[in-house]
Amino acid sequence: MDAISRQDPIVGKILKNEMKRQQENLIMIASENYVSPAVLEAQGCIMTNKYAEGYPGKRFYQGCGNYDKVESLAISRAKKLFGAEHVNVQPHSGSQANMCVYFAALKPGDRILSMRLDQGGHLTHGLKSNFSGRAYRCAFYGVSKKTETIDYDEVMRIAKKFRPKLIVCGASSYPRIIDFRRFRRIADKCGAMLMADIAHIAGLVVGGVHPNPVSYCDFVTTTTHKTLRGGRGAIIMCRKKYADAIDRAVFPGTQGGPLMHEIAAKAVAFGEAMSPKFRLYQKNIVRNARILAIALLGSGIRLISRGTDNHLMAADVSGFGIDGKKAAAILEEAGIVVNKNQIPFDRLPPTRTSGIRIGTPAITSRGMGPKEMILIASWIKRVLMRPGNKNLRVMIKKEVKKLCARFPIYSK
Ligand code: DSN
Repeated sequence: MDAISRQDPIVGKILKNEMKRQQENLIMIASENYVSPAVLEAQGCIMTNKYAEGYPGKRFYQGCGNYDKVESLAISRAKKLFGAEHVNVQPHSGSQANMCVYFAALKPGDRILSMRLDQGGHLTHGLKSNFSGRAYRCAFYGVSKKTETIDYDEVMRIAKKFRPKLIVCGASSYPRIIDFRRFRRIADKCGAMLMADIAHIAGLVVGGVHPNPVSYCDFVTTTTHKTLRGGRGAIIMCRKKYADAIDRAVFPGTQGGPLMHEIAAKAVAFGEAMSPKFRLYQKNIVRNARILAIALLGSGIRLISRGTDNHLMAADVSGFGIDGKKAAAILEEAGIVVNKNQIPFDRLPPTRTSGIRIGTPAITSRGMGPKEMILIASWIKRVLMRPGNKNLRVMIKKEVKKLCARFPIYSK
């Protein structure tokens, strides 16, 4: 950051402040994480200087030898990590990865069945105002009102009636294990292809603490920067028979020059994800989430589906007489950063919501464990119970800062 500060002190100051924010707060947005210094370095590396349209060995510009090497390495590492037949590492984002699968598998107007956004799904799974909802006919499944978990029999009923060409499973705010085998059975019963979007749980899958969808699915997409803790972007995995269609959908179908510095960062992160340390990290994310959930439940906070199996939980804050927007705002004042999130059967719009989503990947990356989870749960409860008490939040923020100082994010 020294070069930035010297040349452009205004941006330099903003970045310094952001470093302070990330260091001094408890980042509990379930989709965020701290990349390693090596991944960070790769994302700012000289590979940002080059165009490399095409694929290894088939580029459109000269000078791509090193780019071929790094992209091939990222591909082979990703294949090994997930056991995938084919991997494309070029998607700039999760949304683009999903778009590429739809382009490869569907024609405009074809039918997609996916999880409702307000019950845990994602914008690109068919929201009306998203390209997915505009280009395709979408129907949705949700969770059971009683258990707040996916009702697979209901998914089967909807699938048989709707006859989708593609079923999408995977979610952005679902705290339970997803049964990919059952989704495969449902897809087979109605002759659909199956795609899993594992953006949130990819790290858990690699770490062996969530089932791997790859053998059940035609396509699997994931971002690389959430629990996987890699360079920002995404990858697509698919069966060999779809390899050409997927590669063409990425380039030239929807993207031009790949972000080769990001691909270098993906390669570095996939290398890290192969280590036993990474497996332990994933176990710790889940253990921390369970402990936090038990502590929150114990203090009377209602969690969707009464707990979690993965890295996140969704809390209903309506019992405190506030909405999710207010809850997220007052928690941030206390140094605890989460996001407002709709909960199943929410009566409030996405701009307000009745819930918040809480995740443990980033605080686990800092090395926090069970003791810290108990402490954090007590702070969350106290802030939510007394939304009018600003002094309390100032006091807790000081405690949060002290705790965070014991767990530096970039110490070396
Ligand atoms: N924005 C991401 C999340 O927070 O889950 C999903 O794309």
